[in-house]
Amino acid sequence: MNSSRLFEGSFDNKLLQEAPSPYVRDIAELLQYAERIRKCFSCEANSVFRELDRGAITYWQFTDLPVSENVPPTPRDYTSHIEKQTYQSEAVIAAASLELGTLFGYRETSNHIIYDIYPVCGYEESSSFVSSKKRLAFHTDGSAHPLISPDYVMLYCIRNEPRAVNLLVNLSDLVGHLSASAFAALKTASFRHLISQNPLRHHVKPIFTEVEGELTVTYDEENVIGIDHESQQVLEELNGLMYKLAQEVPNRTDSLLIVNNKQALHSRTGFTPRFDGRDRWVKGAFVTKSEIPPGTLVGLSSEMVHCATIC
Ligand SMILES: O=C(O)CCC(=O)C(=O)O
Ligand SMILES: [Fe+2]
Repeated sequence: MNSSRLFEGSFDNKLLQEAPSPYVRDIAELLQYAERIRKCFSCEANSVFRELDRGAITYWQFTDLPVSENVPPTPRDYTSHIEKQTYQSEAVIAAASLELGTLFGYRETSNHIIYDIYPVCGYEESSSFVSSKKRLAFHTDGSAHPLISPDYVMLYCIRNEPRAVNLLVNLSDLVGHLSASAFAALKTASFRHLISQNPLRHHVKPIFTEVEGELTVTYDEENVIGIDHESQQVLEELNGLMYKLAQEVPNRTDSLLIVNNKQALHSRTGFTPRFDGRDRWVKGAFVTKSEIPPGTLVGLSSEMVHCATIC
């Protein structure tokens, strides 16, 4: 797996201790601070961001990030926000986001721009990101949203779980292995993408779409079905290929995985949680290249798509 240092050698990590909280209504202060942090990125890191931006690479993991904070025990229940003494990992996410676009979120995921991913007791077999024993399905985030899906997904691991890895599949690899008929079918509006369970709502649309001459993917293995037998068979071919082509990215404490959400699909393997405070914990965030106010929280399941600015 690719990895590289995010900060230049002379970076003083005391700077990260001053990070303002991202768990507030107005993230302007955080973003101002992130502008300072971003200036300390290494040349190597800047070229990674450029390569991500021009699509030459579709994901990258920065490792050994110079974060030195006391991470509280991983909770067992889903609480809206867990106090930490400092916001160093969040500061790294915010600074990296500025290289790629604008931070935004979905109201259904969190009330904040950065959300917490850890195994929740009672949800071990669920399909959501709080699952553990069950593998998280291959997906692109926000895949059913009628207007906005992230260009990039950021996953900062603050507590490692050696038995869980992320799985990544490049769209170009998929296309290279699909039959010509399946490739053509995936570009047709023959797939029902679930938007919400309650009320039951879905969008019928393609899985592969050309956007400004570039092929992009929006898919969720568990929430998309074919509208007929033929399109369902196409999905079976697609799903089988994803398993074959997936590359493993082990999570390491203090690593930041950035995924191009239009050019790659991701998932996470299953693992057995301990619920002893030492379970895996990842901070997630979404970035868009669209011109929206930073910190916008978008309603995922609303018909008219409420874009409520919180800053
Ligand atoms: O747990 C992970 O590593 C991935 C979580 C994820 O993909 C999500 O929350 O959408
Ligand atoms: Fe995801």
